[in-house]
Amino acid sequence: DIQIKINGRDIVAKSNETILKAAEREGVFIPRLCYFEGVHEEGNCRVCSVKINGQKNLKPACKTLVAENMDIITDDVDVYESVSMNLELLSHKHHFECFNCSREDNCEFLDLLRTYNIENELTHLYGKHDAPRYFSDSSGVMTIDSSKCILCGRCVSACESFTGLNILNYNQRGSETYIGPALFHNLEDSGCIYCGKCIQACPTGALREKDDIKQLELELRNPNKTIIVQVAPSIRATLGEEFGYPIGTNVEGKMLAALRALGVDQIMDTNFTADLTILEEGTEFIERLNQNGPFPMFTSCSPGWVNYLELYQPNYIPNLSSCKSPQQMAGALIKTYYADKLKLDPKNIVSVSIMPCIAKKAEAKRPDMGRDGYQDVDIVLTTRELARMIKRHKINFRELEPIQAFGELSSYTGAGTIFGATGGVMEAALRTVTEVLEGKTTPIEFKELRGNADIKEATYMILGKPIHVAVVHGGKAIQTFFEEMEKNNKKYHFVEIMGCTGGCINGGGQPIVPAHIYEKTDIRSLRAAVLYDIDSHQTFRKSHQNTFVQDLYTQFLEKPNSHRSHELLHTTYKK
Ligand code: HC1
Ligand code: SF4
Repeated sequence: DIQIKINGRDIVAKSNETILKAAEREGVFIPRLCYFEGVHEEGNCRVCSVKINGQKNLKPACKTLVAENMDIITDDVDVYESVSMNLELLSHKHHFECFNCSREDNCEFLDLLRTYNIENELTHLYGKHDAPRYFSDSSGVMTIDSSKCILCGRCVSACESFTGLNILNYNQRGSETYIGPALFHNLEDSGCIYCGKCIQACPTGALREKDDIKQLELELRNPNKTIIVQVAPSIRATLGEEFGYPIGTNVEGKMLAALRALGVDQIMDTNFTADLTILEEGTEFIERLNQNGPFPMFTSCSPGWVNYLELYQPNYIPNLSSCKSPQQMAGALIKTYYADKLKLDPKNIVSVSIMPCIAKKAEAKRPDMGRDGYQDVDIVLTTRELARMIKRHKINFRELEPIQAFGELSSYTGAGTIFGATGGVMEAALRTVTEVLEGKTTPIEFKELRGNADIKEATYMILGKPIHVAVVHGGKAIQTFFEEMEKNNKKYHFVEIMGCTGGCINGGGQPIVPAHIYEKTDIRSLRAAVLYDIDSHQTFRKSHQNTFVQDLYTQFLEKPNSHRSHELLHTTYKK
């Protein structure tokens, strides 16, 4: 430990830490923009400049280590003017369209411009901007808009550190520099898996989901259309953050009330088809056990992971479960079984999903995800888009009276809920598979599979035989997993893989947590705890106990992996 002074206050600091770290621990505000601990620590924006008494130039707090008796000033006229100037220079590069920006409420850049009272002719001129502009939304998933980019580099580093894929880079040079897919590719040809980690790292709206709100607004006004919405397991655990609730608040009832207030006709729960997925996928696994493979069988519900496999591990395509994701199973049921029940032509149903994930937008567009010329899911909105829509409709979310789910496709067990957290799909599958195979009541909880370790492994005895399973999440860990599996010739029977670290609760479409909070908060655990808490309070916690799923088999699907199930609920993959 060493002694330093910050703004005249004596502070004990650690000898190898930065000024920023010491200051933030002590609650001293230092503005910061390009810094993202553990992800991007280059110190290129100079917004965190501080004065060190006795030294000539201001220093970036994020890169300068403390030293014994260092006397630091974080806020005097010199520092204030310097930070203001740096922000003003950055503002010259930025196209201010705050009125329709996805980050209108939580732009880290705008927040600083306000804090420092930055004013110049550019911040006044909406829509007028002649800086070089790279704009692409051709992927249909993600928008890259260089006119809002301040070249902080956080996205480039996030892609590198979370996925190991290095999709984004600085293109061109000098004043022409822009960030986009490396080597000037389009995103859809770049090897991007659409995990959205880069969006979550962006402090502005330069990287954002492709916004599909308008499409839904138009459909809501079409008298010939029935709007049926499904909500993914993890949305109820995160949506509240957009309305000021602490991270880790369950807002299921208000979420349903908000959807109703938006005017949708029917709401179903993706948790229901998560339960259905377990019956289909569990049965597929049991068939593979009987036929001796191919092993390992991989889960197929995370489209970021499916993209990864198709692009980077295509030899393992036969190992992937043939089950569609719960999103797509729900879409298929809505447009067939449910359309019949409601006596509706599927062409007049708009099937909407609320997902924590941008890759779901691409999944819904895959060619075999529909029939007779229509798609099973027509519009995918991220958690963030739903929140924006609620705000733009002036719905007072906090005052909403919570409502219960309604409709037969909305009942779920605890197993369907925990799909949204890493390890949840495997745990849900084992709850059913062990019980079906053993023919007696088996344990509910498989706690070894929970938590944030990148790769979790466990062996369970089923009918006297060891079953080896693993749970992997995040692009970087997926790469390590394959390397180690092949190098050590490891044998697994069943592996859950998710494209995002933490699983869907930390998906690329979830509310964005500013870097300075993200670094200091275990958001993955707080959000996952909501799902495990719901699970622990359910009467039924195993998917096969879902009576509505049982009815669906009796009335419509016949049995898991039946001919009709295969037609509607299973898919193939492309090399
Ligand atoms: Fe997920 Fe899934 S859990 S993929 O993580 O299997 O996106 O939440 O909806 O489809 O059910 C996401 C979440 C989600 C699917 C389910
Ligand atoms: Fe990289 Fe994921 Fe962003 Fe694609 S979506 S550029 S893989 S971080």
